[in-house]
Amino acid sequence: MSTLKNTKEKGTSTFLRTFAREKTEHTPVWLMRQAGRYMKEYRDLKEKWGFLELCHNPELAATVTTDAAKALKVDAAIIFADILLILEALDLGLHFEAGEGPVIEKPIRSVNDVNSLPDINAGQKLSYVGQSIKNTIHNLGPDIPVIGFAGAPFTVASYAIEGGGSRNFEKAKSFMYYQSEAWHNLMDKLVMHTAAYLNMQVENGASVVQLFDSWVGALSPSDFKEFAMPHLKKLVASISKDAYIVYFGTQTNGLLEELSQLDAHTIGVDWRIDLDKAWDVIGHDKGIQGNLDPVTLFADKDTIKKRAIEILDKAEGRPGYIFNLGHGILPQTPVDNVKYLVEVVHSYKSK
Ligand code: 1CP
Repeated sequence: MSTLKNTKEKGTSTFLRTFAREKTEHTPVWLMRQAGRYMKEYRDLKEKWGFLELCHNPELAATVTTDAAKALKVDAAIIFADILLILEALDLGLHFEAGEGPVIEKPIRSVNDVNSLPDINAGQKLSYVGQSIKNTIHNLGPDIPVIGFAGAPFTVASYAIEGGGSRNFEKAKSFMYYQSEAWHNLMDKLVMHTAAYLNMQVENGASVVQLFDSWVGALSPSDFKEFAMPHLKKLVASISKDAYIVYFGTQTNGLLEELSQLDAHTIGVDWRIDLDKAWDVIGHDKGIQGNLDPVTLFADKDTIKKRAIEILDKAEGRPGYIFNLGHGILPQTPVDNVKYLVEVVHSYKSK
Protein backbone atom coordinates (compact mmCIF):
# COMPACT_ATOMS: atom_id res chain seq x y z
CA MET A 1 0.00 0.00 0.00
CA SER A 2 1.27 3.45 -0.84
CA THR A 3 2.02 5.94 1.89
CA LEU A 4 -0.72 8.53 2.34
CA LYS A 5 0.56 11.91 1.28
CA ASN A 6 -1.90 14.15 3.04
CA THR A 7 -2.79 12.34 6.21
CA LYS A 8 -5.06 15.16 7.41
CA GLU A 9 -7.37 14.55 4.39
CA LYS A 10 -10.68 14.75 6.24
CA GLY A 11 -13.01 12.84 3.92
CA THR A 12 -16.18 11.89 5.80
CA SER A 13 -14.43 11.30 9.12
CA THR A 14 -16.25 13.10 11.96
CA PHE A 15 -13.08 12.73 14.01
CA LEU A 16 -10.83 14.64 11.58
CA ARG A 17 -13.52 17.17 10.73
CA THR A 18 -13.73 18.02 14.43
CA PHE A 19 -10.04 18.96 14.44
CA ALA A 20 -10.78 21.25 11.49
CA ARG A 21 -13.56 22.79 13.66
CA GLU A 22 -16.36 21.69 11.36
CA LYS A 23 -19.77 20.96 12.80
CA THR A 24 -20.46 17.22 12.56
CA GLU A 25 -23.64 15.08 12.73
CA HIS A 26 -22.48 13.59 16.00
CA THR A 27 -19.67 14.14 18.46
CA PRO A 28 -16.75 11.83 17.57
CA VAL A 29 -15.79 9.31 20.23
CA TRP A 30 -12.90 6.93 20.83
CA LEU A 31 -11.70 5.55 24.15
CA MET A 32 -8.24 5.44 25.61
CA ARG A 33 -7.05 1.82 25.94
CA GLN A 34 -10.01 0.74 23.82
CA ALA A 35 -8.19 -2.50 22.98
CA GLY A 36 -7.25 -4.54 26.01
CA ARG A 37 -8.05 -7.14 28.59
CA TYR A 38 -11.69 -6.13 29.08
CA MET A 39 -12.32 -7.48 25.54
CA LYS A 40 -12.75 -11.14 24.69
CA GLU A 41 -11.08 -10.78 21.27
CA TYR A 42 -7.93 -9.48 23.02
CA ARG A 43 -7.98 -12.09 25.80
CA ASP A 44 -8.20 -14.84 23.16
CA LEU A 45 -5.07 -13.54 21.42
CA LYS A 46 -3.29 -13.21 24.80
CA GLU A 47 -3.78 -16.98 25.32
CA LYS A 48 -1.20 -17.51 22.58
CA TRP A 49 0.94 -14.38 22.52
CA GLY A 50 2.73 -12.20 25.01
CA PHE A 51 1.91 -8.48 25.09
CA LEU A 52 5.25 -7.42 23.57
CA GLU A 53 4.98 -10.16 20.95
CA LEU A 54 1.66 -8.65 19.89
CA CYS A 55 3.17 -5.15 19.70
CA HIS A 56 6.14 -6.40 17.63
CA ASN A 57 3.93 -8.24 15.13
CA PRO A 58 2.34 -5.71 12.71
CA GLU A 59 -0.29 -8.15 11.51
CA LEU A 60 -1.50 -9.13 14.98
CA ALA A 61 -1.21 -5.58 16.33
CA ALA A 62 -3.37 -4.33 13.45
CA THR A 63 -5.89 -7.09 14.18
CA VAL A 64 -6.17 -6.02 17.83
CA THR A 65 -6.74 -2.37 16.83
CA THR A 66 -9.20 -3.27 14.08
CA ASP A 67 -11.27 -5.71 16.20
CA ALA A 68 -11.67 -3.16 18.98
CA ALA A 69 -12.62 -0.26 16.68
CA LYS A 70 -15.16 -2.39 14.79
CA ALA A 71 -16.70 -3.95 17.90
CA LEU A 72 -17.17 -0.57 19.58
CA LYS A 73 -18.14 1.38 16.42
CA VAL A 74 -15.90 4.25 17.50
CA ASP A 75 -14.80 7.09 15.20
CA ALA A 76 -11.04 6.52 15.48
CA ALA A 77 -8.64 3.66 16.14
CA ILE A 78 -5.47 3.87 18.19
CA ILE A 79 -2.56 1.77 17.10
CA PHE A 80 -1.72 -1.20 19.32
CA ALA A 81 1.65 -0.39 20.84
CA ASP A 82 2.96 1.02 24.14
CA ILE A 83 4.59 4.21 25.35
CA LEU A 84 7.48 2.10 26.70
CA LEU A 85 8.56 0.59 23.37
CA ILE A 86 10.91 3.53 22.92
CA LEU A 87 12.80 2.49 26.07
CA GLU A 88 13.12 -1.02 24.64
CA ALA A 89 14.50 0.56 21.43
CA LEU A 90 17.02 2.43 23.63
CA ASP A 91 18.25 -0.94 24.93
CA LEU A 92 17.06 -0.37 28.51
CA GLY A 93 15.33 -3.77 28.53
CA LEU A 94 11.57 -4.04 28.95
CA HIS A 95 9.30 -6.79 30.11
CA PHE A 96 5.85 -7.01 31.68
CA GLU A 97 5.33 -9.02 34.84
CA ALA A 98 1.88 -10.50 35.37
CA GLY A 99 0.00 -8.30 37.80
CA GLU A 100 2.99 -6.03 38.34
CA GLY A 101 3.12 -3.99 35.17
CA PRO A 102 6.20 -2.91 33.26
CA VAL A 103 9.79 -3.48 34.35
CA ILE A 104 12.70 -1.49 32.89
CA GLU A 105 15.64 -3.84 33.37
CA LYS A 106 18.46 -1.28 33.16
CA PRO A 107 16.99 1.91 34.66
CA ILE A 108 18.75 5.25 34.33
CA ARG A 109 20.36 6.23 37.64
CA SER A 110 23.44 8.31 36.77
CA VAL A 111 24.87 10.95 34.45
CA ASN A 112 26.84 8.17 32.80
CA ASP A 113 23.65 6.17 32.13
CA VAL A 114 22.27 9.18 30.22
CA ASN A 115 25.51 9.76 28.32
CA SER A 116 25.79 6.15 27.27
CA LEU A 117 22.30 5.86 25.77
CA PRO A 118 22.79 4.53 22.24
CA ASP A 119 22.44 6.80 19.20
CA ILE A 120 19.52 5.16 17.47
CA ASN A 121 17.37 5.91 14.46
CA ALA A 122 14.09 5.58 16.36
CA GLY A 123 11.95 5.64 13.22
CA GLN A 124 13.87 2.73 11.79
CA LYS A 125 14.15 0.75 15.02
CA LEU A 126 10.42 1.06 15.67
CA SER A 127 9.41 0.69 12.01
CA TYR A 128 7.21 -2.29 12.96
CA VAL A 129 4.79 0.25 14.48
CA GLY A 130 4.65 2.03 11.10
CA GLN A 131 3.80 -1.28 9.47
CA SER A 132 1.03 -1.85 12.06
CA ILE A 133 -0.39 1.56 11.13
CA LYS A 134 -0.35 0.72 7.40
CA ASN A 135 -2.03 -2.64 8.03
CA THR A 136 -4.69 -1.00 10.21
CA ILE A 137 -5.47 1.65 7.60
CA HIS A 138 -5.81 -1.14 5.08
CA ASN A 139 -8.23 -3.02 7.40
CA LEU A 140 -10.36 -0.05 8.42
CA GLY A 141 -10.54 2.14 5.31
CA PRO A 142 -10.64 5.92 5.22
CA ASP A 143 -13.62 6.58 7.52
CA ILE A 144 -11.88 5.46 10.70
CA PRO A 145 -8.60 7.35 11.02
CA VAL A 146 -5.67 5.84 12.86
CA ILE A 147 -4.15 7.60 15.84
CA GLY A 148 -0.43 7.18 16.40
CA PHE A 149 1.06 7.86 19.82
CA ALA A 150 4.06 8.10 22.09
CA GLY A 151 4.69 8.89 25.72
CA ALA A 152 5.47 12.52 26.54
CA PRO A 153 9.04 13.07 27.78
CA PHE A 154 8.27 13.46 31.51
CA THR A 155 6.23 10.27 31.72
CA VAL A 156 8.73 8.21 29.70
CA ALA A 157 11.69 9.61 31.70
CA SER A 158 9.90 8.72 34.94
CA TYR A 159 9.58 5.08 33.83
CA ALA A 160 13.22 5.04 32.69
CA ILE A 161 14.48 6.34 36.04
CA GLU A 162 12.05 4.58 38.40
CA GLY A 163 12.50 1.28 36.52
CA GLY A 164 8.73 0.82 36.29
CA GLY A 165 5.53 2.34 37.61
CA SER A 166 5.68 4.52 40.70
CA ARG A 167 3.43 6.17 43.25
CA ASN A 168 5.43 9.18 44.36
CA PHE A 169 8.22 9.37 41.74
CA GLU A 170 10.94 9.84 44.39
CA LYS A 171 13.71 8.56 42.13
CA ALA A 172 12.65 10.55 39.06
CA LYS A 173 12.19 13.77 41.01
CA SER A 174 15.45 13.34 42.93
CA PHE A 175 17.24 12.87 39.61
CA MET A 176 15.52 16.03 38.35
CA TYR A 177 16.65 18.06 41.38
CA TYR A 178 20.16 16.66 41.98
CA GLN A 179 21.23 15.87 38.40
CA SER A 180 19.42 18.69 36.64
CA GLU A 181 21.84 18.84 33.74
CA ALA A 182 21.60 15.11 33.13
CA TRP A 183 17.81 15.34 33.47
CA HIS A 184 17.64 17.97 30.72
CA ASN A 185 20.04 15.90 28.60
CA LEU A 186 17.84 12.87 29.02
CA MET A 187 14.75 14.89 28.11
CA ASP A 188 16.55 16.27 25.01
CA LYS A 189 17.37 12.75 23.89
CA LEU A 190 13.82 11.56 24.51
CA VAL A 191 12.43 14.53 22.54
CA MET A 192 14.71 13.78 19.59
CA HIS A 193 13.86 10.06 19.48
CA THR A 194 10.15 10.59 20.14
CA ALA A 195 9.90 13.14 17.32
CA ALA A 196 11.59 10.71 14.90
CA TYR A 197 9.31 7.91 16.09
CA LEU A 198 6.13 9.99 15.72
CA ASN A 199 7.12 11.40 12.34
CA MET A 200 7.67 7.84 11.10
CA GLN A 201 4.11 7.06 12.31
CA VAL A 202 2.75 10.08 10.41
CA GLU A 203 4.65 9.03 7.26
CA ASN A 204 2.95 5.68 7.54
CA GLY A 205 -0.50 7.23 7.66
CA ALA A 206 -1.34 8.29 11.25
CA SER A 207 -3.51 11.41 10.85
CA VAL A 208 -3.45 12.28 14.54
CA VAL A 209 -0.77 11.68 17.14
CA GLN A 210 -1.44 11.63 20.84
CA LEU A 211 1.17 12.34 23.49
CA PHE A 212 0.41 10.45 26.69
CA ASP A 213 1.68 12.28 29.77
CA SER A 214 -0.07 10.01 32.23
CA TRP A 215 2.00 10.95 35.28
CA VAL A 216 2.67 14.66 34.67
CA GLY A 217 0.10 15.55 37.33
CA ALA A 218 2.65 14.44 39.93
CA LEU A 219 4.56 17.67 39.22
CA SER A 220 3.93 21.01 40.93
CA PRO A 221 3.27 23.85 38.48
CA SER A 222 6.79 25.23 39.14
CA ASP A 223 8.48 21.89 38.48
CA PHE A 224 6.32 21.39 35.40
CA LYS A 225 7.43 24.77 34.02
CA GLU A 226 11.09 24.14 34.76
CA PHE A 227 11.58 20.45 34.04
CA ALA A 228 8.88 19.33 31.61
CA MET A 229 7.17 22.10 29.63
CA PRO A 230 10.23 23.37 27.66
CA HIS A 231 10.82 19.84 26.37
CA LEU A 232 7.18 19.29 25.60
CA LYS A 233 7.15 22.49 23.54
CA LYS A 234 10.23 21.34 21.61
CA LEU A 235 8.63 17.98 20.93
CA VAL A 236 5.37 19.50 19.68
CA ALA A 237 7.33 21.87 17.42
CA SER A 238 9.22 18.90 15.92
CA ILE A 239 6.14 16.90 14.95
CA SER A 240 5.11 16.86 11.28
CA LYS A 241 2.48 19.42 10.29
CA ASP A 242 0.73 16.61 8.39
CA ALA A 243 -0.88 15.38 11.61
CA TYR A 244 -3.05 16.86 14.34
CA ILE A 245 -1.62 16.66 17.86
CA VAL A 246 -3.49 15.74 21.03
CA TYR A 247 -1.76 16.18 24.38
CA PHE A 248 -3.19 14.14 27.22
CA GLY A 249 -2.26 14.08 30.88
CA THR A 250 -4.07 13.21 34.10
CA GLN A 251 -4.40 15.38 37.21
CA THR A 252 -3.47 18.38 35.12
CA ASN A 253 -6.02 20.85 36.48
CA GLY A 254 -3.33 22.95 38.11
CA LEU A 255 -1.34 22.87 34.87
CA LEU A 256 -4.05 23.74 32.34
CA GLU A 257 -3.19 27.43 32.21
CA GLU A 258 0.41 26.61 31.36
CA LEU A 259 -0.74 23.93 28.91
CA SER A 260 -2.81 26.51 27.05
CA GLN A 261 0.61 27.74 25.80
CA LEU A 262 1.36 24.40 24.16
CA ASP A 263 0.96 24.38 20.41
CA ALA A 264 -1.10 21.15 20.33
CA HIS A 265 -4.45 21.17 18.49
CA THR A 266 -6.35 19.47 21.30
CA ILE A 267 -5.80 19.04 25.03
CA GLY A 268 -7.12 15.99 26.88
CA VAL A 269 -8.62 16.37 30.35
CA ASP A 270 -9.44 13.89 33.09
CA TRP A 271 -12.72 13.84 35.10
CA ARG A 272 -11.60 15.96 38.05
CA ILE A 273 -12.77 19.22 36.45
CA ASP A 274 -15.96 20.28 34.63
CA LEU A 275 -15.45 20.27 30.87
CA ASP A 276 -16.66 23.84 30.34
CA LYS A 277 -14.35 25.20 33.04
CA ALA A 278 -11.39 23.30 31.61
CA TRP A 279 -12.14 24.56 28.09
CA ASP A 280 -12.34 28.17 29.33
CA VAL A 281 -8.84 27.82 30.80
CA ILE A 282 -7.37 25.97 27.80
CA GLY A 283 -8.94 28.51 25.43
CA HIS A 284 -11.53 27.92 22.74
CA ASP A 285 -8.92 28.25 20.00
CA LYS A 286 -7.90 24.72 21.03
CA GLY A 287 -9.96 21.54 20.94
CA ILE A 288 -10.63 19.44 24.03
CA GLN A 289 -10.94 15.68 24.57
CA GLY A 290 -12.07 13.37 27.36
CA ASN A 291 -13.66 14.05 30.74
CA LEU A 292 -15.67 10.91 31.63
CA ASP A 293 -14.45 9.03 34.70
CA PRO A 294 -13.52 5.51 33.44
CA VAL A 295 -15.15 4.02 36.55
CA THR A 296 -18.52 5.40 35.40
CA LEU A 297 -18.47 2.41 33.03
CA PHE A 298 -18.97 0.15 36.06
CA ALA A 299 -22.29 1.90 36.83
CA ASP A 300 -25.80 1.08 35.56
CA LYS A 301 -26.75 2.24 32.07
CA ASP A 302 -28.90 5.15 33.29
CA THR A 303 -25.97 6.58 35.22
CA ILE A 304 -23.61 6.13 32.27
CA LYS A 305 -26.07 7.97 30.02
CA LYS A 306 -26.65 10.74 32.54
CA ARG A 307 -22.95 11.42 33.07
CA ALA A 308 -22.14 11.27 29.35
CA ILE A 309 -24.95 13.71 28.53
CA GLU A 310 -23.83 16.11 31.25
CA ILE A 311 -20.45 16.30 29.57
CA LEU A 312 -21.90 16.66 26.07
CA ASP A 313 -24.18 19.46 27.33
CA LYS A 314 -21.14 21.26 28.72
CA ALA A 315 -19.49 21.11 25.29
CA GLU A 316 -22.57 22.97 23.98
CA GLY A 317 -22.25 21.43 20.51
CA ARG A 318 -19.12 23.51 19.92
CA PRO A 319 -16.90 21.97 17.22
CA GLY A 320 -13.60 20.80 18.66
CA TYR A 321 -14.80 18.42 21.38
CA ILE A 322 -13.86 14.74 21.11
CA PHE A 323 -15.65 12.45 23.55
CA ASN A 324 -13.33 10.15 25.51
CA LEU A 325 -12.67 8.95 29.03
CA GLY A 326 -10.49 10.92 31.42
CA HIS A 327 -8.06 7.96 31.48
CA GLY A 328 -7.89 4.43 30.06
CA ILE A 329 -10.61 1.74 30.19
CA LEU A 330 -9.95 -0.53 33.17
CA PRO A 331 -9.47 -4.29 32.63
CA GLN A 332 -12.67 -5.34 34.49
CA THR A 333 -14.96 -2.96 32.57
CA PRO A 334 -18.14 -4.63 31.18
CA VAL A 335 -17.82 -4.49 27.40
CA ASP A 336 -21.59 -3.94 26.94
CA ASN A 337 -21.35 -0.71 28.89
CA VAL A 338 -18.56 0.53 26.65
CA LYS A 339 -20.67 -0.17 23.54
CA TYR A 340 -23.64 1.53 25.18
CA LEU A 341 -21.56 4.64 25.90
CA VAL A 342 -20.60 4.94 22.23
CA GLU A 343 -24.30 4.65 21.26
CA VAL A 344 -25.25 7.38 23.74
CA VAL A 345 -22.62 9.74 22.34
CA HIS A 346 -23.61 9.03 18.74
CA SER A 347 -27.33 9.56 19.32
CA TYR A 348 -26.89 12.79 21.32
CA LYS A 349 -28.14 15.97 19.72
CA SER A 350 -26.93 19.23 21.22
CA LYS A 351 -29.55 21.73 22.34
O1 1CP B 1 -2.37 -7.68 28.25
C1 1CP B 1 -1.75 -7.05 29.09
O2 1CP B 1 -1.72 -7.34 30.27
C2 1CP B 1 -1.00 -5.83 28.64
C3 1CP B 1 -1.76 -4.62 29.03
C4 1CP B 1 -1.34 -3.46 28.14
C5 1CP B 1 -1.97 -3.03 26.97
C6 1CP B 1 -3.19 -3.63 26.31
C7 1CP B 1 -0.22 -2.63 28.34
C8 1CP B 1 0.79 -2.76 29.41
N1 1CP B 1 -0.16 -1.71 27.33
C9 1CP B 1 -1.22 -1.91 26.46
C10 1CP B 1 -1.48 -1.20 25.19
C11 1CP B 1 -1.43 0.27 25.20
N2 1CP B 1 -0.71 1.04 26.06
C12 1CP B 1 -2.09 1.10 24.27
C13 1CP B 1 -2.87 0.64 23.02
C14 1CP B 1 -4.18 0.02 23.37
C15 1CP B 1 -5.39 0.83 23.13
O3 1CP B 1 -5.53 1.94 23.73
O4 1CP B 1 -6.26 0.42 22.39
C16 1CP B 1 -1.82 2.41 24.66
C17 1CP B 1 -2.36 3.67 24.01
C18 1CP B 1 -0.94 2.36 25.76
C19 1CP B 1 -0.36 3.54 26.39
C20 1CP B 1 0.28 3.40 27.72
N3 1CP B 1 1.11 2.42 28.19
C21 1CP B 1 0.20 4.39 28.72
C22 1CP B 1 -0.51 5.70 28.56
C23 1CP B 1 -1.97 5.55 28.85
C24 1CP B 1 -2.32 5.34 30.30
O5 1CP B 1 -2.98 4.35 30.57
O6 1CP B 1 -1.96 6.18 31.14
C25 1CP B 1 0.95 3.96 29.82
C26 1CP B 1 1.15 4.68 31.14
C27 1CP B 1 1.52 2.71 29.47
C28 1CP B 1 2.42 1.88 30.31
C29 1CP B 1 1.79 0.57 30.56
N4 1CP B 1 1.77 -0.44 29.65
C30 1CP B 1 1.06 -1.50 30.15
C31 1CP B 1 0.60 -1.13 31.45
C32 1CP B 1 -0.19 -2.02 32.35
C33 1CP B 1 1.04 0.17 31.67
C34 1CP B 1 0.75 1.03 32.89
C35 1CP B 1 1.56 0.57 34.03
C36 1CP B 1 1.60 1.52 35.18
O7 1CP B 1 0.53 1.71 35.82
O8 1CP B 1 2.67 2.07 35.45
